Amino acid sequence: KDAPSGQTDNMSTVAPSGVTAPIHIRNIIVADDDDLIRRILARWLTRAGYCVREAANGSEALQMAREEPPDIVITDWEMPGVEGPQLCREIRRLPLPHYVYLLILTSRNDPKWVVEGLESGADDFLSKPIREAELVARLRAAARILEGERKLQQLARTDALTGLLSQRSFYDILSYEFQRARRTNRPLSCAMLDLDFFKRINDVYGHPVGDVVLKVAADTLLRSCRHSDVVARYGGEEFCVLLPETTEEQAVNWAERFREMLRATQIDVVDKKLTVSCSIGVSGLYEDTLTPEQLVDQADQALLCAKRTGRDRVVS
Ligand code: GH3
Ligand code: MG
Ligand code: MG
Ligand code: MG
Ligand code: MG
Repeated sequence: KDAPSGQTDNMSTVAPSGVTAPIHIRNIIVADDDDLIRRILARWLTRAGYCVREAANGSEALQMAREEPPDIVITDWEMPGVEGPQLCREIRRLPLPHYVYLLILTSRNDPKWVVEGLESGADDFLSKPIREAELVARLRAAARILEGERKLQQLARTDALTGLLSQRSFYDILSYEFQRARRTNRPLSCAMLDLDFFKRINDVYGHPVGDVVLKVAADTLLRSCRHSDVVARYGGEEFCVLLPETTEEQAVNWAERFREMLRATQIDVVDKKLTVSCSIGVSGLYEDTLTPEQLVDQADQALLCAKRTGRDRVVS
């Protein structure tokens, strides 16, 4: 089994390996050029249990959001340089892994400013002077919205039966990893796996037993992969793994180990133990691999060959 490697920078967009983290809304950036107000806000928020980063102006806040995406940004309107509404527009343009809730604070209370503030991408608007109880209550309302949004995002990104990434999020990460591998001239490999004679398991033992086998295969797959590998349920009993920083030869070695490991796994179902084998197609990036889809297609062709030449094998 490979030692877990360090997280690669693709992880800013999607949780690794389909593992979903619990939802906690607690990271806030407070941007205000008035030191006193900013410190008071930070004290209130810390007291309410939030983890607060302070920015003295808009560009500092933007830089912080880029480095580590917050859940919520509270920004003053008038600041030197990048002002509140512009900060909101800039944050909305960042490719962030989740929706960031934006709250503008200002002493401008004419309705036309409220409109301009919200039009800039802010979710809420508070007029100074700010009261602690109201701010905290509004943030709790924000957390309800963010939690709902994150739950939907998790559902869309993962497969309900196995908890692995869905095919769609696999392609999102693939296009990122493909570009990164090309840019940095680093290896990248893809493996397509398909369980052998899976239909028989369903036919003989029933669909629920088939589901158990799929879950065990998915768990085994996750356990055999590195943290930086991207593991997805591609379709019914077909899985896809993207292996960054891995040559085709290394990927074939991994695939052989996984194939043996799955085949040796005794799967407990009602009153018996089952085993299942799989066929795996592996492909690395070649000079003429021009698109991410082509990489998957190369692995798919190899998988087809593995099936045609007798199953329970790895072909590259
Ligand atoms: P091969 O070795 O050629 O891959 O044979 P196979 O029987 O595995 O392939 P085939 O494509 O004929 O059958 C795949 C089966 O997987 C058919 C389908 O009913 C079953 N399947 C797909 N999704 C699920 C699922 O979520 N749960 C269960 N239990 N079965 C599923
Ligand atoms: Mg100000
Ligand atoms: Mg199959
Ligand atoms: Mg299949
Ligand atoms: Mg090949």
